[in-house]
Amino acid sequence: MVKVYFLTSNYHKLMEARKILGGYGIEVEPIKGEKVEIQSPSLIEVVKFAAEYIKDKILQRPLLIEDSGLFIEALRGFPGPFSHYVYDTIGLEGVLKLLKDVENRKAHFEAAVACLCTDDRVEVSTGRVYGKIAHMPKGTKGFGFDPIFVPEGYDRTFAELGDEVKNKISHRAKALRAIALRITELYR
Ligand code: ITT
Repeated sequence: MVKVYFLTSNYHKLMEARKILGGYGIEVEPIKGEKVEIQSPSLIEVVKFAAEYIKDKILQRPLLIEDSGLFIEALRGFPGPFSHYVYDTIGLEGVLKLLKDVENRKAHFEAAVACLCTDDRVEVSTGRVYGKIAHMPKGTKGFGFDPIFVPEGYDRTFAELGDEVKNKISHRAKALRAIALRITELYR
């Protein structure tokens, strides 16, 4: 079994990564360390910088670093890379307030994953899931903005749909599946 290390402080991300990568026979071990997040509208740039920064500080390989966010069309992509901060400050209710009386509810989640390989090369993959912002929070599963995000093709939020559906169609699932194929090529 191939083992990868995942630099994250988010327990839910870890659990999702375990389920998704487990399907490829890849075991995921969390690792503690500093994830330096530059201010950039590009999640790819954020994870690339974080990977370069940590290169000489954490030596375990392959090492995964993920950055993700919710991009709301009517708010020109806000909160995007600032999703964690916005969640901790104005929260779901604050975001819903910003969208009060706004008809365009289109949004997407995006994830970028950097994989720091044995030779210190950085492989990056991304994934998106499109959908819309609900009018009120619903559901108790998942984390973050899951209670207000309704993925395309469904009429329930990620927090109502739960892991099984989310891990098939989510931004994280798409980004991690692409990395899983690369890891399988490199480490088997
Ligand atoms: P690490 O940086 O330690 O990995 P984090 O939670 O700080 O954990 P990010 O900086 O990537 O992760 O912040 C992304 C935020 O976007 C996250 O805290 C949620 O609020 C939101 N988010 C990302 N993916 C999500 C998902 O699948 N479901 C719900 N909200 C999500």
